[in-house]
Amino acid sequence: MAKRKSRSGYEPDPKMKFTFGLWTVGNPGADPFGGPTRERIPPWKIADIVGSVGAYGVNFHDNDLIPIDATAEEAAAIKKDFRKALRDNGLKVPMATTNLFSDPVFKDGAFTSNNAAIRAYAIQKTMRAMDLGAEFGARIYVFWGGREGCETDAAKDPVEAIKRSREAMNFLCEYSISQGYGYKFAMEAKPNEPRAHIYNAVTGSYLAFINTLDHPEMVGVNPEVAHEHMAGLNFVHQVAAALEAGKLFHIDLNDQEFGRYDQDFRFASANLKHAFFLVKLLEDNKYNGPRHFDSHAYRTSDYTDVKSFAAGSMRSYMILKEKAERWNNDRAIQSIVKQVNAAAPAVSKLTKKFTKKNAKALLAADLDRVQLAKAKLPYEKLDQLTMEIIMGVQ
Ligand code: GCO
Ligand code: MN
Ligand code: MN
Repeated sequence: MAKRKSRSGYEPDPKMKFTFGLWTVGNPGADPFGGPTRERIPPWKIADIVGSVGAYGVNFHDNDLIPIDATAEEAAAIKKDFRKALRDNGLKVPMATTNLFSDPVFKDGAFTSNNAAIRAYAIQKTMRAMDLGAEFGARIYVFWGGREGCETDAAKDPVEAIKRSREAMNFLCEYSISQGYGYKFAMEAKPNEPRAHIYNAVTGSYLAFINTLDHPEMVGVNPEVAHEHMAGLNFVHQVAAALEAGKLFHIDLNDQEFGRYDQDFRFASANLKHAFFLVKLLEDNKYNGPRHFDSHAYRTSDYTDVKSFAAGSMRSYMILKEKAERWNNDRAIQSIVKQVNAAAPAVSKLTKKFTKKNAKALLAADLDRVQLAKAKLPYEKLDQLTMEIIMGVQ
């Protein structure tokens, strides 16, 4: 049995590219029922916190860094301080994004607004935010359409909404190309909240949408644990679909109880088994993009506890990574895996590719369903062994 690491043995590995958003670690704890419980701190101070826990980088929305009404002088001063904090803490900015949801102008959507001038403003704001991200070296650009939805379908034509989203994405792909930014775009789905209904509700919707764009090669997805769980879906399967399609450009790690409002819990704090299979999926498939924690510390926390939240997010990932290795090297588990993945070379060579000859041979093949149904599938045993690894006794 591999030796278990001591309590201090799970330091964040820079190869994991663990990142936090200015809006996550800097979240002051407001919710719809109450104001902030932590003082608002400037971007450079947030970078100090992210640096102090040993993360790889920090991401931002345009307005996390530069307030929407800042003057040019204010913007220059904020950027200067932030750049210094990045340098002092050895932090990168792998991803940037646009806030297209907070300002009242976006109350009925940005790219999908019914008002053509608001749609144009949303594209203009994104172009400027892309300039800002590129200034800090970001190469991934996330699109989360927080207000791209409705409360009533009387308000907006859902087919038109898709067309408007496509027009915006096509325009912005060309903008990135013309500026030489080399951005990869990552679309982030969420089923609801803050709108009653949000278009492109799940990652699978975006995987279909991307192929209708002018530059599908530039565009992938940014799935988030909480969002797919809000929709009652198996997140691991959504991520697997993105990975298999070569479209997992970014990932938002957090946690969420099923069937609740958007909780943004610390990664692996609510559904440990799902978190385990997610880490195993990412590691087995050698995902090498950023692992971004899009979560908030409890409203009850002060900034000391926020550090525990950030450090804990990365630590849980590192622990689960070790557990996934343990699972892959466990002899009892691997022997069941081998047993259930029964090979049948004579017939599988026929199903590999359709030819008339293969079809004819397959129709004639002797496949005895009663006999086939007898193969043993000891999944109870396999799952218990898995759980014992997760619970720390294997
Ligand atoms: C949310 C979203 C956001 C986005 C962010 C980056 O539920 O509020 O997850 O945190 O990820 O806007 O685009
Ligand atoms: Mn979210
Ligand atoms: Mn997110």
